[in-house]
Amino acid sequence: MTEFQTPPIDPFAIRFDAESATLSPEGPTLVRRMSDLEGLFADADAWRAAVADGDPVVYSVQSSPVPEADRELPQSITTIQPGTTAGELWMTKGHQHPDHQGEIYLGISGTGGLLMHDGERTEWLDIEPGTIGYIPPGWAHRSINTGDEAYRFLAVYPGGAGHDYGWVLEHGMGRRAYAGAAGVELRPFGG
Ligand code: S6P
Ligand code: ZN
Repeated sequence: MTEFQTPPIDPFAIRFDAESATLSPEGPTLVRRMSDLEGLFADADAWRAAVADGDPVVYSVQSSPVPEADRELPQSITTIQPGTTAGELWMTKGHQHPDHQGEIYLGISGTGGLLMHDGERTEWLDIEPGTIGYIPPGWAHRSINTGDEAYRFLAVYPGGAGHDYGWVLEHGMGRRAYAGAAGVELRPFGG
């Protein structure tokens, strides 16, 4: 019999509704406002002004009830609102899995980018509905809304991998994504 850190849950069906981009039964939903993204946008003054100007919701993450526990395989739907802060496209905080394990994203609606950085190399994947983005072990990842409507994707990830947000503050993500006249412009992280 396999040893679990927490009591294993029984098999169950999860309804994925692509129209409403929801999972049911529902687990927790996390809401990230601009004030939760301190230190992440290049222009700190513009970030501060956006916090003062209504502190908008930048993204939310709705999970299924599968727990973030070793050997489990939780899922979540992230919705990133369209917007820019001093030209920088709205994005998730980004994290590294401290226990290096892979993850997959499936684009549901809108258009986005999956920015990955392993401390040296940087990769960008365009994600549209139907695209599966693969995040290999050891690559920190951040999602970015590149369009003018909400960008939604499903994530499936190892429950014991953990989430290290300090890694991104320390190492950066290699590139920043800006709204350019001809689409997304990727610029050097410090530039
Ligand atoms: C979890 C997975 C996603 C993100 C979500 C929010 O491993 O990568 O569910 O948690 O997209 O991003 P972040 O960087 O704020 O956790
Ligand atoms: Zn992840």
